[in-house]
Amino acid sequence: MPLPKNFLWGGATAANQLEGAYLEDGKGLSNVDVIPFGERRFPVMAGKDIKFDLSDPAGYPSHEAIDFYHRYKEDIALMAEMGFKAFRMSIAWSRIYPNGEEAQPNEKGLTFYENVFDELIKYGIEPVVTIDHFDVPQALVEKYGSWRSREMVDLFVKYATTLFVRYKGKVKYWMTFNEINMLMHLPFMGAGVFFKEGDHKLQVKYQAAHHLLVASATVTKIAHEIDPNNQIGCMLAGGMTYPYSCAPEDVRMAQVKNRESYFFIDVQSRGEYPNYVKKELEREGIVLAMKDGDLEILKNHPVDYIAFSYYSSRVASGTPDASANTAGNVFKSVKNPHLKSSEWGWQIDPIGLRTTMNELYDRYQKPLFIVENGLGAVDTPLEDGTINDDYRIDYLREHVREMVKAVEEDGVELLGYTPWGCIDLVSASTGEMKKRYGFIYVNKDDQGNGDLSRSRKKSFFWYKRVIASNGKELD
Ligand code: BGP
Repeated sequence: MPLPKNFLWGGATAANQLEGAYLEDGKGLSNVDVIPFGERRFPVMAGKDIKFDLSDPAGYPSHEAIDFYHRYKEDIALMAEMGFKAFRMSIAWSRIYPNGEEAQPNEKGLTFYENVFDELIKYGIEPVVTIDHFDVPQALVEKYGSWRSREMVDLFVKYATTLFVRYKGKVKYWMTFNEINMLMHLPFMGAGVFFKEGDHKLQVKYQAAHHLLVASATVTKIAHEIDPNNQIGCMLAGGMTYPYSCAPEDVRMAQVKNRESYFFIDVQSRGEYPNYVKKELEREGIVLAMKDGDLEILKNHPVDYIAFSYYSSRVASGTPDASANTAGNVFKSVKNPHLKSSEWGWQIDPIGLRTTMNELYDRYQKPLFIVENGLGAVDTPLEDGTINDDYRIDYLREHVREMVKAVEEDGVELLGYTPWGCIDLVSASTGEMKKRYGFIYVNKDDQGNGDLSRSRKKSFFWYKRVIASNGKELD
């Protein structure tokens, strides 16, 4: 089975990492707009530092980002030149409902995304839309503590319904929450959740998870009612966890770690809380507040496809030695001695992509969609402006090779491949510009210097050939 003719080659982005214009045309503040650059970034993302007053001298990367808001036509033209069939983007909730609770949506926000979709469609590029990519109106964070409160479910449903109605016929592929399992690791970045003194943190996170899951299933139902052509995906921060060795303790720990990620997708795809989570809740003394009908909603409205990001595999050991952990990754992992690492310490494992695809396909038996993959690296333009990013081409080539094998040799159903940050944008974890993923270079540095001009890297021409040959010409 070769890659299908209509395979969705493209690239992926998120509103807060590329749009900028953070208060323009009526947009409200988002949780991501109060996450500063610099040393407070991590504690704020983790929900431990709750100073949200925008006074950090290190600045706030989302405020300008790469100014896609004003430059989207030029950027989409470059993506079209590469031959993109799909473009993954997200909608900033606070552009549509600036404080989350208005009676009417903000027309200027709706028009902006409509213009972007029309521009994509003009070139035959399919929009693939994340409804919530690390993006909650800050007003809801401050009023309700974000997803820890049940109120969020109805507010999210209202927001998503507005999108389904307005963009009917223009957008078919949707994802509800980006990397939904991020809630457990960086709760403020992932879902606007922060902690107060005396909180039972795990209880707060699981309750927020329940709200996210009910909201996701409810909007899946509504999306199908509004347009039966709508395809709704969940989105997992993917990458299998391997056992460090064949010691049974290591194998068991790897299983536990994998389940931490699969929990959300098990519910979104199979429609039920898995027993291993019910048992954990029991052990921790956590009783989830649920409403009548929640379990039916989860059961009756599973997702249509499984989207995931893949940057690396992870490793777990039953006898952990903290000093052996890899650097730089949100997900704690023991260092894998068989793999090389990126400049940010993320380990590089192309075969792990094939293994992860097979694992997910076996587990859910639904089409997959790789909606993020890529290498964050420093690019240094030569004097004449060219950027020879062979390291990025090498990373992507090996991953695409394994992806194609998973489809052609293993029979995994795959809708598409949209590598992350197809145009350089702000890093989610570090807020840096210098951690670049793009085929398109953006002239801006971490201090905000640069004219934001765009240029084509060597990988731009490589990816164009890959798309034109439907994954056959990789060299
Ligand atoms: C994922 C997020 C993206 C993204 C990517 C790369 O976790 O969904 O928003 O940025 O990782 O991570 P980073 O930007 O930290 O290099």
